[in-house]
Amino acid sequence: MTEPMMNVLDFRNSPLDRRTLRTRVPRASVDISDAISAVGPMIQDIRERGRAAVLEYTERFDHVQPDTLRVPAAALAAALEGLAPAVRSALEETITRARAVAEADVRSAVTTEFTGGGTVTTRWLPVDRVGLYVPGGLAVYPSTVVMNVVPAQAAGVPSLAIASPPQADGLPHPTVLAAAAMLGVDEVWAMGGSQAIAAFAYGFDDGEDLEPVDLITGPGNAFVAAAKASVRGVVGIDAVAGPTEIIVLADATADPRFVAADLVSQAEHDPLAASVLVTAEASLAEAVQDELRTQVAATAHTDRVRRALAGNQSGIVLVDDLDAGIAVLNAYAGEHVELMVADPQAVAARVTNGGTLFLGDHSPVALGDYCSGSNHVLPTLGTAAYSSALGVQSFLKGSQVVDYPRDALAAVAEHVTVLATEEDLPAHGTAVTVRFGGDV
Ligand code: HSO
Ligand code: ZN
Repeated sequence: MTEPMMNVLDFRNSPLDRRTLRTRVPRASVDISDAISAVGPMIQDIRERGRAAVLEYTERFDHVQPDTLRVPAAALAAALEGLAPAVRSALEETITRARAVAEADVRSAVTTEFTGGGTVTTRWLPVDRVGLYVPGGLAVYPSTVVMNVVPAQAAGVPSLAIASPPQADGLPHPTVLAAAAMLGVDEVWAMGGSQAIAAFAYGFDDGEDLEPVDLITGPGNAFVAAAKASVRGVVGIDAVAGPTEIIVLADATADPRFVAADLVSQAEHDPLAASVLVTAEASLAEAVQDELRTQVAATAHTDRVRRALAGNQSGIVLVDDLDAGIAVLNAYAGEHVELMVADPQAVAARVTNGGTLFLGDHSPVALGDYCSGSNHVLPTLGTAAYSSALGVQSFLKGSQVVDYPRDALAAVAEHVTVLATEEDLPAHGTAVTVRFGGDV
């Protein structure tokens, strides 16, 4: 018998409670504690020595010594000039669709009025300054420039900086630069890894000026994740991201070629990526294993893909029926959830945890990665159970404005004093009664 490409886990006749499912469904286990220990001293060093320290780490990790860390305007213009027309028009379409979705998502202020004309308005204001991280590593990610910048711009963020690791010429990848230029972002830094995150958090002014940011967003490897976790609190972060993951729920109507292609496509990112298939159809599982044999051999990054699919973070989960499959999906809270089933809309209504849901045969994750209009910076490692894709709301902060005239305060004064007394905080009560002639 030929070796299966993915491990098979038999959940048939098994309990479907959340605790059991959470421990049994395969998932990348990411321990960034070593990375946090490793980046701690570097972050401190960058905080103290600024740009000089960033340059030293850039030489050590990226093996280049850029003349300037800030990418010159001429280099951005040249990258845009040199962009292949087909790539330019593909990025334009990506931008147009992402912008349409983001702009439709902008929240407006809401005012609630009470007796006596008292109002509470919840308003949504953009974060003042944001640092967007665009990874290098095994691939180049101009699409990630779009996914970060577009919602930030739609939210109205007035100051945006991008950081991306320098290549041998001391500049980030030219397509990353061109994407930034297309979006009108002129502040781009040739910095990668934990250096970039520390520099965003603390800024520097030795030789070049980098203003610290309020919020850092964007994906990255374990060191980037560790650095983000370490500076959280000094600045806001979107998430501590883990390796990418896809979970596909498929029934007998699914085409095994499509299922296999989508499992391979996310495995292509990283040997640590997780590809999971959930099905009640043992024959579909077999057909997918067969397809994988062909497709993995034919794909460009065979070794990476094979390791990701064969790893313990990936697998084919056999379940009793569709209901059990949905229970697995909800317990997993996957970054990308594909529903290759007879009635994907009906199933989607029952899937309550998932970063983005992709319905039917013609909505593959690869579409969402590039050109659906949805955002591809998504919650990983089960965090979709309580958090969202990067979007306009990631770049907004809500603040409430309370405006009560005298009559409105009078209407609730008694309640305030009663609660203040109950909490043994009588000065709170006095702060209200004094306004109506009471003693202090
Ligand atoms: N699938 C990745 C995003 C990406 N794919 C960028 C291709 N380029 C994480 O959602
Ligand atoms: Zn992808």
